[in-house]
Amino acid sequence: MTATRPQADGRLVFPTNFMWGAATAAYQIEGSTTVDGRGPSIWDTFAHTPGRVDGGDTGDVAAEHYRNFRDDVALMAELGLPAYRFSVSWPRVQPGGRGPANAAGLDHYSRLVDELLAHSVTPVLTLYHWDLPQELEDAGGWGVRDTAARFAEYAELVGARLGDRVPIWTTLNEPWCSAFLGYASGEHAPGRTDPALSLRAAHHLLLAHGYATHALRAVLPAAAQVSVTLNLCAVMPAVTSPAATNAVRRIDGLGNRLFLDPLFRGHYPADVQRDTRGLTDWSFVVSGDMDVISSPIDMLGVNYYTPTLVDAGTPSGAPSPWPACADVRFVSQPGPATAMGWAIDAQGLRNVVHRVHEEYAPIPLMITENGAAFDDELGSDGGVRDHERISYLRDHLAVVHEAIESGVDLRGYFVWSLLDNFEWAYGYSKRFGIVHVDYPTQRRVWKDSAYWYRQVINTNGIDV
Ligand code: IFM
Repeated sequence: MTATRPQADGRLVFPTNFMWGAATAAYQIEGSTTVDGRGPSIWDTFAHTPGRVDGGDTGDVAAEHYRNFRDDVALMAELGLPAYRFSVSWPRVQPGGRGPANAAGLDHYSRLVDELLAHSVTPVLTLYHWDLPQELEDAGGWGVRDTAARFAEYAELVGARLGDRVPIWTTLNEPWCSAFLGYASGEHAPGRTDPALSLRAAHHLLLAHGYATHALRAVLPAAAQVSVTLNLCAVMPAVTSPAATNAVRRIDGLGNRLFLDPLFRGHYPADVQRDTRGLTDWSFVVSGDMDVISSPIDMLGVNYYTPTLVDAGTPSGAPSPWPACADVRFVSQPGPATAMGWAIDAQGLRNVVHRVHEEYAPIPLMITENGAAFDDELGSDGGVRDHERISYLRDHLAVVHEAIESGVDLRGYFVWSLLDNFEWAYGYSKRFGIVHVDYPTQRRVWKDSAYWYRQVINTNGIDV
């Protein structure tokens, strides 16, 4: 796989089989949360709890993709999108998180996959993008081992039904978020603030990934690829000092190595276990778990948005998504930032990709999410002039190109996101889409970035 050097006209051309795509997730776009037998998920409960989501927004309607998926697939085809990464809603398939499949739920995804294939769009499927069936949370959620076994059962149901048509499978999206935003800081569903529980949750999520990998292998055709997607941190010290270096080690430990080490080396990082001994004795890890978690996979998905700058600080006592790191201070990087307040720095992507490639991954990588929220406005001419987003995407794609050139086996890139959508605790206040969604009418309007991305796909390259 080779990428070509900048040409005289300043273009960076990607390898011929490079996979261009766009990503979404079920709860963020589907709406229709009570139809066709879907059960409630932790995000329904959380979003309907006053004070949890900005503006009291919920995913009840979202971008109405469940009802209008055929129009959205037609839009993808117009964009010339070769691949689409979406997630399956577990409570549509198993309304209570266990037992036989709800046929109507699986039928929906089967129709979606057929529609994609009919438009020559390759389906890339994620099994878990945070919408745990509420009944499983009531039984202990990711804090209990049984949830991992339930996840494998669900994976098998979806794999058996769609495996003949979906070539790329991702077990979990960003388990760091599920474990630590969900169970430590409480910013995400289920809104728990128990650091010890969050470490158990991280282990059970990894175990779920391992069990599901086995379950999928048993039902998928041999050529299907199984992966997991991590949101890896490009952690850097804010100052040069031993204390800042130590802060980097700890955040790198919890944000990166806590997931990469078990997946690719079959053990947890000793320093993270040591640092968190005051919270847990790690007895939730039982014999055989690490073999399951480190079962070979075919590809690693990497999501990257912004770098993480840290220093030593003073504990505030507020719930944090970083267990045993109350004395780590997160520092805002000066310079341009997105509407999320996230610093724009494509070098972070370079660090992450090279680090993973060099230290862990003899397997191929895929950028499964990258993108930016800006305060887009629908202009009086009916367009959305989102040039900051174009520049963000171009800079990050230049890094992807450079990584490929330097030998990283990086197979594809998925922009986050195809559509504006429900941005979790921020509700609809943040817009990540390359396509604008006018929520009152559900009208889709291509932003300038969508036209730009179509050109990128068309020419298999970017201008620099
Ligand atoms: O919207 C989310 C997505 O669901 C997971 N990754 C990060 C995105 C932007 O915050």
